[in-house]
Amino acid sequence: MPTNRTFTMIKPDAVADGFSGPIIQQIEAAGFKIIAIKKVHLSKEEAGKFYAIHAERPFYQSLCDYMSSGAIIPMVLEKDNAVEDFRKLIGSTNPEQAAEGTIRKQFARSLESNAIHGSDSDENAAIEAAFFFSEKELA
Ligand code: IDP
Repeated sequence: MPTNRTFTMIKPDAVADGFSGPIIQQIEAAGFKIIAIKKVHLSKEEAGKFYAIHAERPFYQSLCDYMSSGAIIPMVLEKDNAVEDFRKLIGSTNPEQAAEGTIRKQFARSLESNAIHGSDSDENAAIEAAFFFSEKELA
């Protein structure tokens, strides 16, 4: 995958709260093009695989419960400097510390239920996109 792409998912809290529309609107208004999009409901096991890197963290089981508690909307986005610019758009992991105007500041419920994911590197963006989308869907 080229380095002008990133991976995101609107998380269960924001989908349940009816914020998918406004979040997607802000993503597009910020200049990101949606390359692939779907709505899925992960099992706890699938959520555990996606977040395997956090398996030793104390919040892992709770994170897997949360991420499998409802539908999510994974997307692959394209824009110059996508990974870094998208992390700025969504704000800090903890919405209380996120800058004004960021997606997490506006729409997140809490540190865990923080509305949206954004890949932290080009390498992880490619791995995470492949978790949800086939090569054909990413072409
Ligand atoms: P990021 O999503 O901002 O990259 P990570 O540290 O990779 O943050 O954490 C992954 C996800 O795990 C967060 O988005 C959040 O949903 C959850 N999380 C992170 N730290 C905590 C914590 O201390 N308590 C509960 N949940 C957490």
